[in-house]
Amino acid sequence: LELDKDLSQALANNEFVLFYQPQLNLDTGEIQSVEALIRWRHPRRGLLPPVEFIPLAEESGRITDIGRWVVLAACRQLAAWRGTPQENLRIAVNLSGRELDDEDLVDHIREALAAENVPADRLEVELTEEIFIQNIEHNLNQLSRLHQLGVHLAIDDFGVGYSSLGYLRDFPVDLLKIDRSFITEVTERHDDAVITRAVINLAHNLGIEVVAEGVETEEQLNFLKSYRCNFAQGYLISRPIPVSDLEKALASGV
Ligand code: G
Ligand code: G
Ligand code: NA
Ligand code: MN
Repeated sequence: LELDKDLSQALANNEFVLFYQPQLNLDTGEIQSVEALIRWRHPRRGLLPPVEFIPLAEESGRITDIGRWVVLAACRQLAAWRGTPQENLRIAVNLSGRELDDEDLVDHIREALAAENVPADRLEVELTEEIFIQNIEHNLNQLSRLHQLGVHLAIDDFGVGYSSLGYLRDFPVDLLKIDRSFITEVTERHDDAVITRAVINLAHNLGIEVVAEGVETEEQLNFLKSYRCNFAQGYLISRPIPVSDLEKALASGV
């Protein structure tokens, strides 16, 4: 497969780049975290989104090395922001279940943080509910170790997986990200509003904070504020953007 062959060279050729999508703190009105979303600057096909190569990388196992690059790049960025207006930002990186299989993942994250002298609580890891369905004991062990380091754990796309709620009891979860599909019509549909409010309350009663994904309108933002959702992420605030654009946007007070 041609793309797979290209993928084998992409790391060595330094073709990956992280874009960042800000998360707005609804209490303070400040950008407190950014989600890192990988892009591939393909030499012939242009800028490729993750859907076009992450599944391929998961199949071939290259995802492990890509994930290591992502963590290191995020730590380097956090270090580069030291002493700048961005110095309090947290970066959330996405990890797939396949990446959690790697026994050395936690050691690698610890080493990357240490190498860049970045406190662990500046890094957040986003995982989807798939990790609560298979290899549960292994995944619990990995995430407990990661949490002990001080890395924050977020459940991505919450509410659309097939897992039980029991894992919220067993796993060290700091943050739930309500899937975009509940937010899109949250101000028009009673059922989406009920589900969103229930998730916020469930999370808060467990001491977990909540991010709403896919926020595109002021009405949605106001709804989320009124139900005490902690953070909002979506095109209303910003699309995923290159780091230079992020720094400019923050400097001009987004
Ligand atoms: O940026 P975009 O909206 O196209 O992202 C689509 C999906 O790609 C998201 O579900 C996100 O979790 C995934 N993704 C983005 N960056 C990474 C990454 O660095 N590693 C992994 N494993 N998934 C990523
Ligand atoms: O799976 P994950 O939630 O990590 O993927 C985020 C994806 O959703 C990215 O591809 C990103 O570009 C996209 N996205 C982020 N914010 C919005 C939004 O407000 N509206 C829509 N339609 N897509 C969004
Ligand atoms: Na994500
Ligand atoms: Mn998501």
